Amino acid sequence: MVIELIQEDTVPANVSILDDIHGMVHDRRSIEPAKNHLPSEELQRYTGNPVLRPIPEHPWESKYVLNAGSIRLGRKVYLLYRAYGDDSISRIGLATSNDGFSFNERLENPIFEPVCETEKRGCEDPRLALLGDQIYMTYTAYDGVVAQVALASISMEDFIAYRWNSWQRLGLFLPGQMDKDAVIFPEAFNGMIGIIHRIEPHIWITFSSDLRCPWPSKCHKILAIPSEGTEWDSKKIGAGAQPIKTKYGWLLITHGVDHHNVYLLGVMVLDLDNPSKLIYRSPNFVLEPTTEWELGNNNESWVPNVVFTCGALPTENGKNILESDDELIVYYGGADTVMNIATAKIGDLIPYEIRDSASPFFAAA
Ligand code: BMA
Repeated sequence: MVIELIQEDTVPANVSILDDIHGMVHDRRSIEPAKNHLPSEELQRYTGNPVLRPIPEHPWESKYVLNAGSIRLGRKVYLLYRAYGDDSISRIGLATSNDGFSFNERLENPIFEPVCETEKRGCEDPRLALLGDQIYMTYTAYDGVVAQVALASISMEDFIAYRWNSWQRLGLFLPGQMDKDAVIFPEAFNGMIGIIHRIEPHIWITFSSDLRCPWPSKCHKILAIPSEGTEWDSKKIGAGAQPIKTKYGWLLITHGVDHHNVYLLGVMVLDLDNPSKLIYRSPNFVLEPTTEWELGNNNESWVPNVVFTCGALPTENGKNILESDDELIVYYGGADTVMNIATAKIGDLIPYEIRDSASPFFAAA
């Protein structure tokens, strides 16, 4: 009720009862470290935005293209984007690039589309991880009522050869559970595979010795919960891009939703060896909808006030672990209608004090 009143703007911004509601759900101090006030610097928009638009001549991607997962294989960047067409069903399309910014190849047909009842209204929001020589994709299976996390995989060899019949469906992650925003860590932790997911409104983390579905229903832990009050991330939060390995920890570009349903991007850093440990959460957002294609204030747009990411990649090829001066390209959907790009240096996203405290010298001291 309080949330509804806030949406109608009939309650002053600083409402303490909201904090009480969240307090009843969880004692946040047991979940997260005290919020620090070290801000991240904002992402910089690419001047060539939008980088992908719908193609009216392709019925399956005629209306909106959004929320792409990304992977680099060899010298090529692959964007797997959610496409929404004439029949109002989401499928996954492919665009490729040599530099990560200009996408000069786009396939005529989708590379992954609904085949069963649980995903009959769409396969949405793909996110990718390479484990060994196998590419794993999490996506949202939507049947028109329930949105669930599903997994699929394909070998790198079949992927590069565009053998889309080789996709294997692993099934639903937690069958029957409303769940979204799942990302897989690209390496195991003492033999355990890690997945971050979002059962509303929190971000959860879980580990299992096998990457299979259904995933065990035990051993799930809340990693982060929405902020208190009326902040940019106080309605719900979720993982965005796949975890990026940096010298300072696993970098997550997340999304936060406020009580006006504005979607913004933020930053979290998780401990490298024990990613259940949140070591940084940006108090601020690093990207908010401000441009025409994010505010969605034209006739072609779908959902207003949205920036939403499912993928990010280092600009430079071939580095296993990123450092302060390395640049990250963040691929994000604008107003659920087009694909955009923004960039930042790792050192701009992770404040100096956090980087410093993660350094081996500091740890030894
Ligand atoms: C989320 C997902 C995303 C979408 C976002 C904003 O729940 O459905 O695909 O971009 O909402 O509408």
